[in-house]
Amino acid sequence: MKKAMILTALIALPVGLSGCDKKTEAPKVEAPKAEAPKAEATTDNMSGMTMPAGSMMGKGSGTVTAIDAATGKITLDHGAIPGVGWPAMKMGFSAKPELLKSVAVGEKVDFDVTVTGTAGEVTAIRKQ
Ligand SMILES: [Cu+2]
Repeated sequence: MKKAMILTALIALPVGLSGCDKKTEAPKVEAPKAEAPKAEATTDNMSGMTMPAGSMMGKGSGTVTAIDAATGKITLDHGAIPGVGWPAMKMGFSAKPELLKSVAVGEKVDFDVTVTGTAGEVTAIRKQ
């Protein structure tokens, strides 16, 4: 009886732990790195990309209409971005501080954007 119970506990424990690990780690800790291999293995059309499933990359151009260093936002009045299926619009993007410093309001720019859901992050930007 005792042996059987210990065996059951030993078998059940690792399974329970691995289930917890996936739930707690995947969304928070290094999600892009952790999910990249899965995306490569299961999809053909995104095999060259190293980002979480659901993200898209595109290139756009437009005019800087606002920069908010405090919140890490840049507002761009941009043309259509076919890479992510967006029409022309004026909208805010998140961007790293060094990117926000590299351009000024009123400048025409070309930029790279990564879109996850409806949120966009400018990952590169340069004056035209
Ligand atoms: Cu937009």
